[in-house]
Amino acid sequence: MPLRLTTAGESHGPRLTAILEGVPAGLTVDPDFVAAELARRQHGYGRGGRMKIERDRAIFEGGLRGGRTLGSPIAIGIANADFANWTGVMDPLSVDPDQAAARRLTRPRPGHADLAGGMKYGARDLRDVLERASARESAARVAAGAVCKLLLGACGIRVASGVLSIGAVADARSPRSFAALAGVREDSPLRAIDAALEPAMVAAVDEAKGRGETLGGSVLVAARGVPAGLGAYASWDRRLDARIGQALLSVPSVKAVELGASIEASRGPGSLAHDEIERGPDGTLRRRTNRAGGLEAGVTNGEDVVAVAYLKPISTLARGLDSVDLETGAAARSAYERSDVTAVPAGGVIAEAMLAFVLADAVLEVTGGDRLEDVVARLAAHRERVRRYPA
Ligand code: EPS
Repeated sequence: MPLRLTTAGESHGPRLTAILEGVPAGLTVDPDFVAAELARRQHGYGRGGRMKIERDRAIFEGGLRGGRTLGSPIAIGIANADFANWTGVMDPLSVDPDQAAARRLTRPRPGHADLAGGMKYGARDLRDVLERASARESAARVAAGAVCKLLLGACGIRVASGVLSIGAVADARSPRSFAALAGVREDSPLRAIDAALEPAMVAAVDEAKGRGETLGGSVLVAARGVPAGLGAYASWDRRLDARIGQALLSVPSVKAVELGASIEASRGPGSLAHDEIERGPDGTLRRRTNRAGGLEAGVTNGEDVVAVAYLKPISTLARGLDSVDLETGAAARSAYERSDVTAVPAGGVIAEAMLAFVLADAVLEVTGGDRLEDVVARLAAHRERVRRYPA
């Protein structure tokens, strides 16, 4: 698995950092595209005050020269504008004890990492946990994912997403396909696949906000142009379905992932679960349906890769939840400063970044290659072999 991604940084610390290793040399990185991806992650009806403070911008710090990758690790920084308000609390080397005490968090939020993380690291101030567990970290992944998308784009592979549901307002009409994502408007309030549902979704967010509540939902994320034969069936940890599952489950709030129409398939007979094989007009082998979401036994089968990720509601509720104050030991409501009512549209953008990372990794496994031109040429040869199979 040739690509590696590491991120670092706390939500209210000075900056986030992503290091993406394994990208071949010769890829042109368009900073406007990366900026647009970061802006997409910040967008969405129901985001909180933090998104008014930040204007996320990628600062390229390594691995590029003159806008082209060098083959060396790519380092991307994203400054936290809010750090200016938190220097006394979050400076990496010296904090002001009074300011840090004023921002101390001792009432863990059910659903967040607070309590489990405190138990793990022995933190007396749960801020030590929440600062890294915050979904702010996902900005770094979206920046790195944008580079992966550019690599995939050079290979003829596109990744997209859209919102299927917010709370109980669910899209039962739209097909779960890459094609269904063509209608998603990035400037719409919630990036819904079915625009007709947006008013009801917006109303659900308003209603939840009025009650101090939060909302989850689901997103469809898909890729087109993925050749058959990526991934592996031979070893559990190289199976691409498992790697996509892990990547999507790592997106903050995601608690379930479905590949293709597998929940429906699990309830019916085999004859309604699988994608029958036929010859297309050009003689190539193809499928009549795509219930498997483009993946069979951990290997892509040439159909679009299709997944649905389900997000739980954000765990910072204005109304709070029952908790215990770790300082006093007494029952208390969970802490609240500010939060989003929902971040499901952003969840789709982050899911795209993670899917792009896994697919780019899988492409590089098949092609190898230190240079982009080799990757592109070898993938084209791979596609041709697959097209002519079994000849
Ligand atoms: C986020 C930044 C955070 C939250 C949100 C996502 O900023 P702050 O904590 O300063 O309000 O808005 O994080 C969460 C919802 C969470 O539970 O961690 C961001 O940049 O996306």
